[in-house]
Amino acid sequence: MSATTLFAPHALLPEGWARDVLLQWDAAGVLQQVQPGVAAPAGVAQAAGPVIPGLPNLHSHAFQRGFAGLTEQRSSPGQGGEADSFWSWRTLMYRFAGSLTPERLEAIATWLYLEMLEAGYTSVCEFHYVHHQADGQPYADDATLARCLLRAAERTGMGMTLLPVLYQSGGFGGQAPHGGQRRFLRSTDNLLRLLHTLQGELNRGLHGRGTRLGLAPHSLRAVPPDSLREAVAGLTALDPAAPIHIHIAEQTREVDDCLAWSARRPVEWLLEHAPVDRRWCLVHATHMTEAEYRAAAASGAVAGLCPSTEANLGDGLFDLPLWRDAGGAWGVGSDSHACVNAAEELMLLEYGQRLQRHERNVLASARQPGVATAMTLQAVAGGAQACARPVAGLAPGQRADWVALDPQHLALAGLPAPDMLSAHVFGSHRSSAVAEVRVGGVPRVQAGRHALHDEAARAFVQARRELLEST
Ligand code: NGQ
Ligand code: ZN
Repeated sequence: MSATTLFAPHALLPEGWARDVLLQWDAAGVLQQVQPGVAAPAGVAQAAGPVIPGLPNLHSHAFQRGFAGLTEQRSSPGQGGEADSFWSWRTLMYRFAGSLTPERLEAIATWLYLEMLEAGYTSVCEFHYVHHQADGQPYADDATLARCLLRAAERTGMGMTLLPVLYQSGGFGGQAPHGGQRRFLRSTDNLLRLLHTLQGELNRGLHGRGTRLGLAPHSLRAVPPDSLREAVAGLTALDPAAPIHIHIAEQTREVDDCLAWSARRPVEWLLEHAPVDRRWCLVHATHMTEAEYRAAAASGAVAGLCPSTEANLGDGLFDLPLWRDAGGAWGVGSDSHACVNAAEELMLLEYGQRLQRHERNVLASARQPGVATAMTLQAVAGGAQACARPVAGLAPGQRADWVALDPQHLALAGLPAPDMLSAHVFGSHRSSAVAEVRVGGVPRVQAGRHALHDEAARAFVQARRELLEST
């Protein structure tokens, strides 16, 4: 039996569902052959359930998993007082960020990436902005916290695009940052030095197979125009195809502040002042005019949608049908990790559209009437673009990142394969139907569990306890 071959009676290929597919990958974990309609070869491992591509998670702040579920009580007086909001959540979030240590971050990220793998994600884009010690002093090794994230990915087997964040100001127009932000601050040169150091290490084969580096200007609030220009130019000189992710237009207050500062809305300003193209991922982009939707989609940038976080933080709803109509690429991220489940994220995205439009099956496509199938294929394509890694699904040249669903799961048992995916997304998320997960061909989850599950869970609970005690 070859360890680099799989026979899948049902597999979701970029063009749709196929029968009797032979998948073959090389020692580096790259698919060499994906052939439908073949007879099951003797002695080749056979997938028990339908095989779908692993979903890239295009937006993560790993440390935020450490306090998921703990910001859900009203902090303001309520009646007549100011309502809790994104901004009051952010104040709480900064407190937790202030109590991070390298050990705690690594334990939280290790558990998070393991949870992601068990839930059907096989790549993550880590938007990494807590850089320094609690008092704002750099660590002796300036890449200390970045290394914690890289080690967490390598240990769990998660495919990684690390996006060190540029953060310099507390608001539009170069406002001074405040105390809660001091762990995030770097000069542009300093950030570019970090990227050079890490890229040198990646070139020497450190930090896990296929790890990719990019840049994340945090937001137009946090990065003044000159710094944005210099950082993008510096990154491009280092790697012309490296990904660039930015939070944009998530809250209406950001739009209002941007208008007051520049007489432009955030997306409008970005498109006028930055070389936005396929390298870019516009995270959230919730509040756009129709003209912004069309111009941003035409730029080739990916929309980074984070349905569970956007609901949790009260951001608003992205108009995905309009974006798709304009030819826009999109993918999903779990962002603050209120939810860590690829299928549930897709479900929430579709449900938001249903609630808004009073329609059903909104995100199906002309080619794929099945909503779960259409969304999976699009989120894999857009997610891969945002990762800037070859993770665009089950096709030659892409990494062998796939998920086999459990055909015995009660929500799935006895159904045709495409309906199994539909039941996985819309009918089973409270108990996952993910049976097996491979990343670069390497088995990471078997019978629904990662090999490090118990050990990583214990370390996470300990780290969370310490985090709460010192916050
Ligand atoms: C973050 N998170 O950086 O973690 C942000 C909040 C901000 C989200 N936008 C902070 N969901 O945007 O200033
Ligand atoms: Zn974010």
